[in-house]
Amino acid sequence: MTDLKKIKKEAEKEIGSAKDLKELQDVFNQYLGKRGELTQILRSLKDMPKRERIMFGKDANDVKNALTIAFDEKSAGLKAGEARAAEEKEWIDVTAPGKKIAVGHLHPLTLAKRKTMEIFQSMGFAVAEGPDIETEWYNFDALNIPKDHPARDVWDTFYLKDGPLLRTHTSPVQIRYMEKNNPPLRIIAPGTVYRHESTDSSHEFQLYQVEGLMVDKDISVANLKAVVGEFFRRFFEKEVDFRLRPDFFPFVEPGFDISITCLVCGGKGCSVCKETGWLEVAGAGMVHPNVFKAAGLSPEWQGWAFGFGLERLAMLKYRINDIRLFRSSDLRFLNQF
Ligand code: FA5
Repeated sequence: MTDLKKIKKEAEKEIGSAKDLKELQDVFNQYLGKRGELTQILRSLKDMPKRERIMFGKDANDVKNALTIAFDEKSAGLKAGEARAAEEKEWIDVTAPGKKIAVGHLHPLTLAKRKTMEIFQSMGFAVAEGPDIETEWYNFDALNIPKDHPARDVWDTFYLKDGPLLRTHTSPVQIRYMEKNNPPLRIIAPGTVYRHESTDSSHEFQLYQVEGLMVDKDISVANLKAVVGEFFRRFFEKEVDFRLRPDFFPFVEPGFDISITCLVCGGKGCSVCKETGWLEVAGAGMVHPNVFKAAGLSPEWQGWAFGFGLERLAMLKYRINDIRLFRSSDLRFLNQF
């Protein structure tokens, strides 16, 4: 009887102090498991004389029932506590502000290129392409720049081994396109060009150009001015002053350079416009008859062509004061677009 009381007291104490279900299970095993202390006592009942068995058996079973109830209650309490803890751990605050996801965006030159293509396409121009690695024929000869012509020096060229070169402008696409397509035609040809030049705030050795070509029966400089003016209006989303001044390119006659009032300084003069208030953005002119001939067309056709520097346009649109920023990979610059 003393053993029973002792067992009950100790078991109740241990049940009370079990911190989690595992500890409680251990206590259960210690007393009521297969080899538990109380289980052993209950098993020994059968060897007792009948009278004692009846008396002692009742008390032993009472202790067993009391402990079983204490176990169940403690177990229920611990389970509820654990469920509450898990709930608290997994609690989601639906009102908390979300994490900001970094979203990629387009490079300013890509934006400028897409905008340019969109504007010219809406004016009926097709988009043509040509290879970055060109032959001397397409880059020079077919454009009325024969081998020893001094104009070849205007473009410092990267020559590759055994003849080919990195195109110095997008004008070769004029020839390639006219070889395959008969006039009337209108195209633009955006692409990368390469020049063996030292760099400064408005010069790069790798740049984008956008070639334009319009060929028909009765095409004049007035058409060129009208198309270019419309392009500027839509590209810069405002009226901008631009001017055509005589310039020389062997593949056009007459030839011009096209400049815009510097939008970076508002025409006052800055490092981008070299203090002149104007920035040259394109070469242009009426297609030379020799160019038609080289492309296998009759020199009777008329047409104009231009070659824009896309970086220069983007610099004016976004007010960027150094062309070298475009390819600097500087995220502080790029994240502004
Ligand atoms: C040409 O490349 C001629 N092919 C353009 C042309 C096409 C004339 C059709 C007539 C008819 P130019 O070398 O000037 O021309 O370059 C044209 C434009 O490219 C320049 O006005 C300028 O905007 C840009 N550009 C030229 N060189 C650089 C450079 N190093 N860095 C940045 N932009 C440049």
